[in-house]
Amino acid sequence: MKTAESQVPDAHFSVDKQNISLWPRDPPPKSDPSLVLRKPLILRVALICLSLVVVTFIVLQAILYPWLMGTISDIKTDAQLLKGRVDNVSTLGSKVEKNSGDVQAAGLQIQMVDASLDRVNSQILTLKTSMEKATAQIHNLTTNWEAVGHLNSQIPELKRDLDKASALNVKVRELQSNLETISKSLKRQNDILQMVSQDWKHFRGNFYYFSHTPKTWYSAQQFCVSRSSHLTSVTSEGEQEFLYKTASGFPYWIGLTKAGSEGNWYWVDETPFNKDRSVRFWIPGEPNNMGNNEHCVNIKLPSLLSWNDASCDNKFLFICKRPYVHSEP
Ligand SMILES: [Ca+2]
Repeated sequence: MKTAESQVPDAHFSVDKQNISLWPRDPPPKSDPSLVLRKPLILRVALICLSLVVVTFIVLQAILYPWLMGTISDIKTDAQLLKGRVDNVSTLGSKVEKNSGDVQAAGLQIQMVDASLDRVNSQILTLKTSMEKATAQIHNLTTNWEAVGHLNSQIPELKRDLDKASALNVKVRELQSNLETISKSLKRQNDILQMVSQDWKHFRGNFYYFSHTPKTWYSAQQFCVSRSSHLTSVTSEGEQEFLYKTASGFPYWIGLTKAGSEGNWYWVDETPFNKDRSVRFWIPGEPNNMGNNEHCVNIKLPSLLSWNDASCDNKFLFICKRPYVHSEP
């Protein structure tokens, strides 16, 4: 082998030398018969090796093809599975988007529910406060009810006391009425005493003033008017008796006159004059209208028959009469 390899560079060297014309050509090399025989062997070996390689390849292909096909099939299956999963993922994505909208809507509803819950909580607090107040009021009512029950137990006793109070009230009213009567009586007594202290005399509800100074009939009437009275009238035997006894036989002007009238007697205090009932009070023979000038009357004698007509200008003592009028305290 080394020989062949060493000859090859020489050939190349010879070629290079042929290109260079300055150098003489070498004689052609002698061919080696063993080397010629070795070339087909190498080819055979190479072919055998190639065949082995091909066979091996085919064998391997026959062995590996099913496996590869199985692997490919598995890959396809996996790819289909992946595709299915991708589809599922896409479907899930759309569902997620849809669910996202639903979640947002649910979020809004949750917010609304939260707001409603806040309001409900506020109402619950208000109700709780109201409940506490109501509880306090119920407690107060219970307490008051117990007090009412206690008072109810006292009602019979109170009723007895009330009956007693009613009876006492009746007695009090009676006493009050009596007190008022006594008060009026006292007031009357006081008025009488006051009038008596002023020289007035009291008789059957009237006051009488017996003057100490003689006056004409007109002046006497004016004096009486100035004392809220008039010259006295006489309407009963009792009054007549009271007057003539008090006069003690002295002549006193009374309020009977016909002055200013057409001969008719009348009482100056406007008491109606009863001519028939008054006949019994005249002195027999009176009134005689002596000198046609006797127009006023006086009590002249200490008797029921005591009246005499006289001249109004004469001056006599006189009697004023004032009805008793109860004055309010
Ligand atoms: Ca006379």
